[in-house]
Amino acid sequence: MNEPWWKKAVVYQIYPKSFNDTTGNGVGDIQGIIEKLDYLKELGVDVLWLTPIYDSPQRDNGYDISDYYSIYEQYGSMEDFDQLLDATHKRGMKIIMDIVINHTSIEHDWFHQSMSSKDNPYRDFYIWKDGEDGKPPTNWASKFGGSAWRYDETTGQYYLHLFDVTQADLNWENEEMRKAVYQMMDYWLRKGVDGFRLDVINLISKDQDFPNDDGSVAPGDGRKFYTDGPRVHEFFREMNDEVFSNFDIMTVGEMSSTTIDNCIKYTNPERNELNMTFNFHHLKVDYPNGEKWTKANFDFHELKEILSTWQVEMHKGGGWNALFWCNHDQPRVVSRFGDDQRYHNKSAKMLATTIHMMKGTPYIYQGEEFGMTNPNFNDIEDYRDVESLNMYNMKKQEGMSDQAIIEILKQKSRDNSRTPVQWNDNTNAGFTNGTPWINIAENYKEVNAEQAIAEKDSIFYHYQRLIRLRKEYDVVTDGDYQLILGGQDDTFAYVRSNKKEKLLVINNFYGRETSFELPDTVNINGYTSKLLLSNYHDSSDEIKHKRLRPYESIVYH
Ligand code: TEU
Repeated sequence: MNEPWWKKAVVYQIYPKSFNDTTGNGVGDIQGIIEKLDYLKELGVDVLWLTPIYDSPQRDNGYDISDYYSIYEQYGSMEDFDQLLDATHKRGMKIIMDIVINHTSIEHDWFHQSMSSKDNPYRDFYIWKDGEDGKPPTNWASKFGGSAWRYDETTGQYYLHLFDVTQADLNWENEEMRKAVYQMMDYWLRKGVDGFRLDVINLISKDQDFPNDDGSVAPGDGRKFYTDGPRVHEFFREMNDEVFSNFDIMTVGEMSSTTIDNCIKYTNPERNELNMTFNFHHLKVDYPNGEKWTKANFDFHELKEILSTWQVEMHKGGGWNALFWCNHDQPRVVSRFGDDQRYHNKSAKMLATTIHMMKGTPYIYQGEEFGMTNPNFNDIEDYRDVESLNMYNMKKQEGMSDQAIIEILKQKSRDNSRTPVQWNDNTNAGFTNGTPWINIAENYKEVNAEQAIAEKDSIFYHYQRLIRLRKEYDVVTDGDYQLILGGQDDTFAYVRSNKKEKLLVINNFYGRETSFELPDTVNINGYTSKLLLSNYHDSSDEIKHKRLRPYESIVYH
């Protein structure tokens, strides 16, 4: 049977606002992406994922869409987009669009109509409820802080917004709304885009009883009433039937607080829902007791365990994982799980190897391929993200000091990954001739793409090699995954094996030496071993016992 193309693909995520500015207005644009296509081709990625480029008031950098059929002016025009699509296809790469259909901006025409009166035909495109004794309909909290409901005087009811108050949740119970969404998706696919990343797509089906949360997880949490909700699988099957099945595309669902069981169902091909899912459990290992807004070290054992469980269980159930460390909502991985100072090069490579040799489809977030770091912004004036600013205000009200809040933001803010791509060591890192919409990290003179291309030993070429290995060795795509040396405090090692071949992947996650001895359960007898990749020049061929140097990372075939 022919495997679908996306199983061997590597995806590169572009956050257009911070990618490359060609107009000098301080904001990246579509022409800026076109300019860098040869660079991306050189890296070897197959698919570009563009975060939302549609018209939007940009309260949440485009995740608040006001018109699905037009391009945000500062990014360019539909002609620019068509040119990008064409230029990407000519180079043998593909483009997937970010589709945000859990909510729209309140500036969307649907919402304007919906809020105007209770009997407007668009009223039920959104979720409106009466309050109770002057209080919101439920005690659910918005993911960006405060209540998830906003009172609107025009009709005297509340609308639901799981994210910002300007991001109103669509009502998936409404068939007309669903049809309008499918029609819009069809429009983009007919244009020739190669698939979708579906934003917080497992939140679209809400418990229609709208119960109050009992606070057992966190005060006024509410997640259990809309996460992987009652009709979500039904909606995906409908979407697949109406839209996806008519095209040769890939779909990846962003799943918030989901479960393995649900992700198996979402992605098992027999069920005709989606192709693969992002989940975030491995990126909560530095959220003590589930709390994001606190400074904390990461729990290495938990990280190994979570990634390994997802590797094994998803495979068993016939599902497919999206593999990633970074995106536009997460801090930079080399700052988070590596050492962005002393072992910048070695730890960035080690992290790349750890995730790229797993089973699934890997994603690289812009700048990750040459080791971009958190910017360590010291001043609240440097922060832009609505979530960070809300959190700042809330913690201030609770009496936390400025400096303490900044320390948390330096580690946790989504702005950590949103600073402009550092192309070279010129003014503004070559990102813009104007004033960048958000500051550039100070280390751009040392950490930049031009430098990475010039240096044989750079992180960039390590990513390039990892991408090539995936194309050369089928076992990277289809091999079983087995964690080994699970109890070790600093080593993340695993075996990938199919009927013909085995890979042994060994990573030291720390800046100190360590050693290991392969357990007898790893049968290497009868195999000839070959060193495929390392982040040291002189890693040895000996694989049974070994000392590992700081952040040493080795792949044997
Ligand atoms: O993010 C969904 C999501 O739940 C997060 O990763 C979110 O950033 C985190 O919970 C905040 O602590 C998606 C988009 O990736 C994000 O940029 C949007 O802000 C969000 O949906 C709303 O559309």
